[in-house]
Amino acid sequence: MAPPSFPAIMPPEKPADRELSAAMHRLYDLWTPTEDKGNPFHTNFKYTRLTGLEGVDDRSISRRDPSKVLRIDGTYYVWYTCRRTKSPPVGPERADDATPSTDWDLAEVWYATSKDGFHWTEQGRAVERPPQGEYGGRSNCTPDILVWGGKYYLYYQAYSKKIRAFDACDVTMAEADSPNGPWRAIGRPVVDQGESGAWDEACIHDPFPLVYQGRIWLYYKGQNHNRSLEALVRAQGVAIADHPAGPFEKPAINPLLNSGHETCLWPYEGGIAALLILDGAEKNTVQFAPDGLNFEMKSHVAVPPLAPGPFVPDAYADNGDGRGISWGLCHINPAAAGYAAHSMLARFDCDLSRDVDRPAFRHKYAMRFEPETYFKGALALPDHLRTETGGTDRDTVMPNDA
Ligand code: AAL
Repeated sequence: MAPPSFPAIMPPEKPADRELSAAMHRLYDLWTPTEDKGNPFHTNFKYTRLTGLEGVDDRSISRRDPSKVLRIDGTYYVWYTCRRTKSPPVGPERADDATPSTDWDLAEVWYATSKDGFHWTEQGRAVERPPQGEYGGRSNCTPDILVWGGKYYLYYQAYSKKIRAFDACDVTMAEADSPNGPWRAIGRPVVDQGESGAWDEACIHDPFPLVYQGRIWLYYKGQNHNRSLEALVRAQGVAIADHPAGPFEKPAINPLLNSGHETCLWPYEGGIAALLILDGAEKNTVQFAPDGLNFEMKSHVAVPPLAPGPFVPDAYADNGDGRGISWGLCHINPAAAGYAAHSMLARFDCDLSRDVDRPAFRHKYAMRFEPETYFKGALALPDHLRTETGGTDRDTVMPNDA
């Protein structure tokens, strides 16, 4: 007699009395039988336009790569890369022809405040960029914030020379007694590039400090000088210190993540969770490491925020009971992505928090887009196929035999 079919009501534990396919093993071993609805690491995202931080269309002003959001005495604070240049970026391959070369070239760390997370007031420059020729004199960008011992510490990428194709830089730090500054730059790297041949030999990007297990854990994106197929394309690691100025030690187990770009992280229960976007085999996933080091995929997500700077109320609490996140700021590239873009800040909302229940963020139909969003990048059809309705994207032409 044929065994009964797999039951409609999912057994809470993996059935041992029947053969399971690889997919059904994964549903129990890797995912959750109640799929996204019952998965605390799954969410959709909704985006809201901010006021007070509008750019201009000539790409001469760019705001991007926001820090974590802090709430201090009822006021929200955010720090970000601000580029204000007469002309738009020309691309790193033309760094010797014109400036700025990239969207974060000739930039400085600025900040803004808000009472509600939607309406912001730009307060201006946080860290004074040093004169050209001095350490960090070319550009300061991609900041993040640490609160430690009652003082404030900004970690950011420092460029002393023109920004070229490898986007090579290290991470430095500035400290202040108040979130409004004045900021005192330390004037040297605090997280150095890796040794020659290492996965992080060229770049220490996207510094993201948390307080965990009594120490400062500064997660970061590393890059190397290779562009060959064998080179590790994307990886993230951590550098750990007992003092904000270092020394920062990189555990031998680095790198910790094999994908992602501008990865944001937050304390979750007794471990650390991460949102991986854009690059690598495990892009567009939320992952969790019970020890802050060994991350496992917990969900796939759609259209995640670029360069997310979440509001993480317990980023520095280190109480072993991380509560998660429900909103933050991110950036959007209105005209294009990559080096020669310009960027604007936006707000994202989600439900990756143990303290809110936002059913709208769990429903699979939450991420629906207007037809024009789908057709914006339409194929460039050959004349004999072109119709009045078809949009055309000159970069993507149908094969002639279409
Ligand atoms: C961002 C970040 C880093 C890179 C550049 C500016 O998305 O990954 O900061 O250097 O792009």
